[in-house]
Amino acid sequence: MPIDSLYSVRMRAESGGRHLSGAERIVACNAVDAAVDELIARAGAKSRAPERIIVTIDSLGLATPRRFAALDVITVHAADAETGRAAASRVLQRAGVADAAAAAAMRSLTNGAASSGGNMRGAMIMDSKTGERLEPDRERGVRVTRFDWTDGAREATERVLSEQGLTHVRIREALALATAVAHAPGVVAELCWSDDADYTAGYVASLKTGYVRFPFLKQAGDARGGRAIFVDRSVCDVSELLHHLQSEVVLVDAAGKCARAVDVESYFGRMS
Ligand code: WAQ
Ligand code: MG
Repeated sequence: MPIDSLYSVRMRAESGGRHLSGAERIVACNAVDAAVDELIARAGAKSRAPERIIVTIDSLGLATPRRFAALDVITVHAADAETGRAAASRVLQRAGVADAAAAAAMRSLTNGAASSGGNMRGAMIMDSKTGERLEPDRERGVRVTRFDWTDGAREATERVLSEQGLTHVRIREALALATAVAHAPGVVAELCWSDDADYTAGYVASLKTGYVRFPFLKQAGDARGGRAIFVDRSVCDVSELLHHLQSEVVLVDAAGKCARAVDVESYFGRMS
């Protein structure tokens, strides 16, 4: 794609002033129509019908995308949310997040990370040593919006993931976001679980560990979820990180590997 023909296409769906869902694509000019159709279909496919769907289309002008290969993926079969969260905390520590910071993130996501106690539209930014909240708007959070797969990498990734039985579109989308976040300056790791009540899986991602999935990071039926991005402020200050997360264009242009699922013991056994 010539770089002057890229567009950012973003959708967000609301009901009663509350955020229901959002998604983002980066596409060439001639693919904007199809992307809009796809995103609107997605907004309508939610269990609650949105009252308002907002689609934003921005030319990316002469912005040069940063290009990265997708993080490698592994699933760690922790049997329930409690063991999943304990294992996820250990992975965060391996990535360089202090115990206290990992615990603070788990607490916030468990209780509803927004200042009003609900879900945020975007991510928390947390100091990787102390767990201090650093995002400027604690109600909304920081939304990473300018990332996507190249067509070839999307197809290759679908193949690699489906060989391990991973066919849900969420996984592919989360993997692109996690890859973009992991490459932002100063980022140590990310923790995520879904805000959809019937989707219990989540992940820890970092350049050091890759994308480590857990089938259960919360109980089924729990509609609280979110993301925490841990930053080392001795490497990058918050304003520069915010700029990267919100404005830099990232294309994931190659698939990573996807390992066979393992249990908790063999995961940590193999890493030590
Ligand atoms: N930028 C920052 N934060 C976001 C973004 C974004 N573009 N999109 C979502 N969030 C935050 C927001 O707080 C949501 O409430 C929360 O993340 C969860 O979003 O391997 O489905 O779209 O099986 O519900 C992860 C596991 C699934 C996938 C994540 O997230 C797997 C998921 P959701
Ligand atoms: Mg969701």
